[in-house]
Amino acid sequence: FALENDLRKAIEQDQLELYFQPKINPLSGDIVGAEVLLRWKHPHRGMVSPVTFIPVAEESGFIVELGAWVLKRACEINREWQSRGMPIVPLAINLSAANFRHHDLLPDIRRTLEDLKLQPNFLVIELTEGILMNDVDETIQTLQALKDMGVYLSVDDFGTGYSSLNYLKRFPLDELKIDRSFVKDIISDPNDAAITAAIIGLAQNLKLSVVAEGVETTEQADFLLRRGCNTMQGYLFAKPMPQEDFEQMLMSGI
Ligand code: G
Ligand code: G
Ligand code: NA
Ligand code: MN
Repeated sequence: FALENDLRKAIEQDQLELYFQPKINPLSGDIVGAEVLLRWKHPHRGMVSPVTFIPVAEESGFIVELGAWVLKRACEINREWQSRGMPIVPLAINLSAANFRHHDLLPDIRRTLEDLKLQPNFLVIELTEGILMNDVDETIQTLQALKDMGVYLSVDDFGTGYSSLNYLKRFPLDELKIDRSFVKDIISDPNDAAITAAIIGLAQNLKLSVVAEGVETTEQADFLLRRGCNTMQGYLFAKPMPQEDFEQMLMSGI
């Protein structure tokens, strides 16, 4: 696959860039965090979507390097903002299974945070249910080690996988992110409304924070607020944006 070779060069040639999508509290208007989303400005193909290149990176094993790069960059950028006296927020990175299962993960994170003197609660790790449920004993160990470090743990695309509620209770998690496939039709589809309300209730009972993804309309935001979800991410508030734009937003609010 030609993309695979190109991808290896992408890091060296500075073609990868982090985009940021804010997590918002619509009641206060505060930016309470941001998800970091990788972008690849390919010299010939133009902007290549992570939907295309993340699977290629996963298949080739290059995802290990790529994930380590994203982790380091996200922490460096947050540290840089802090040094400049900006109002920084926790940054959430997406990890693939190979990153989460890699023996370098814990030492890498520990060293990155120490080297940069960045408080661990400014790093959020988003993991899908599929990753968590793969080897639950190992998952619990790794999550606990991350938790002990003070890193914030979030379940991405919640509701689309096969979480056992029994394990969910045993995993030391901080946050559930309601997948945008549910949020999309909460106004028109009673089933999606019920599932979304149930996930919010589940999060509250397990004492987890809950974030709604893919919020595009004020009707959806109102529904979510009424049900008790007050952290949201989606085009209604902002699309994923380049670093400079997010810096502007951090300094001026939404
Ligand atoms: O912005 P969006 O098109 O950007 O992202 C598409 C998909 O790519 C999402 O499922 C997102 O989680 C995934 N993705 C974006 N950035 C990263 C990353 O740095 N690492 C991994 N593993 N997945 C990412
Ligand atoms: O799998 P993950 O949740 O990490 O993917 C995030 C993806 O969702 C990214 O591709 C991002 O660009 C996209 N996204 C973020 N907000 C919205 C939204 O409001 N509507 C839609 N359709 N996609 C969104
Ligand atoms: Na994500
Ligand atoms: Mn998601």
